[in-house]
Amino acid sequence: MTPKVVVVMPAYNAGRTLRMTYEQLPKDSVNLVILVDDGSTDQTLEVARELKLEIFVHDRNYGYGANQKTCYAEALKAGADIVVMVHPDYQYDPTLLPQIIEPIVKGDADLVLGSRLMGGSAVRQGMPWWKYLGNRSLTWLENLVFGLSLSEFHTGYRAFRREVLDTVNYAMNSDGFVFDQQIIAQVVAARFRIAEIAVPVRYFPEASSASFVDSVGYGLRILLLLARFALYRSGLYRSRRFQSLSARYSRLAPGDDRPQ
Ligand SMILES: Nc1nc2c(ncn2[C@@H]2O[C@H](COP(=O)(O)OP(=O)(O)OP(=O)(O)O)[C@@H](O)[C@H]2O)c(=O)[nH]1
Ligand SMILES: [Mg+2]
Repeated sequence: MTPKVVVVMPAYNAGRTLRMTYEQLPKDSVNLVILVDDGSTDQTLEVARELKLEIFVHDRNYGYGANQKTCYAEALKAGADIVVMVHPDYQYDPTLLPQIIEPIVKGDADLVLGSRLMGGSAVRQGMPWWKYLGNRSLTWLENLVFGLSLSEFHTGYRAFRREVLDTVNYAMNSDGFVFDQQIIAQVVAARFRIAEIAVPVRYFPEASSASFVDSVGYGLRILLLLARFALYRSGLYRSRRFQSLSARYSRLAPGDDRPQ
């Protein structure tokens, strides 16, 4: 049976980029497009209505993490088998959607990340050098703590198998940018399989991008998250964040293998 693929778009003032992002989505690979508006003050909602997307509106701006929580909850309610996050600011290439879900369709992965650092040209594509250095150093540290060897953890282009979102306790995560790393730590704690593909990235004036100050705060919160994860893995620290919601995985203590 072909899986139901739901695209979720976390939107905040994405009015100038939403249409071209949506138009480049390969419609024959997508069953539904959900947009969650996080209190935009521009024409994001008007454009979303013109495109007849499935729209959910936050009464004010809560943040990127809060936006994703609504995205995933509504995608699961809509019966998604695969959920793909595509930022509506056109920084990621929507035409690559079939490639990013393929490892899940083939049963080889549970989470797929679209890596901007796999191809090695992110700075040439416009990623600020300080963001590149921060990304590389945090990625190195995260590989160390998680016991992985991924090329990047900070991408916004991600595909989830439904079971992952049913299992990890993402609702208790931050409303801010660090949500992106907290959910990866939860995926690692539940021993789901992570794969990655190379994707290009675009930086241009209309695109939204985390500021230097936001990025420093993001970096410091990741260090705290990694410290807690390492303590949890060593059994010295109990944390509801890393415990799985579904009984199938919740009995997993650090070091346990996934149930067959
Ligand atoms: N900045 C920001 N984005 C939000 C918020 N709520 C939802 N979003 C959306 O979240 C997505 C990611 O935010 P961006 O500001 O683009 O950050 P980013 O591109 O991941 O940052 P870099 O990867 O560091 O360039 C965008 O699609 C925004 O529209 C919010 O409160 N602030
Ligand atoms: Mg962006």
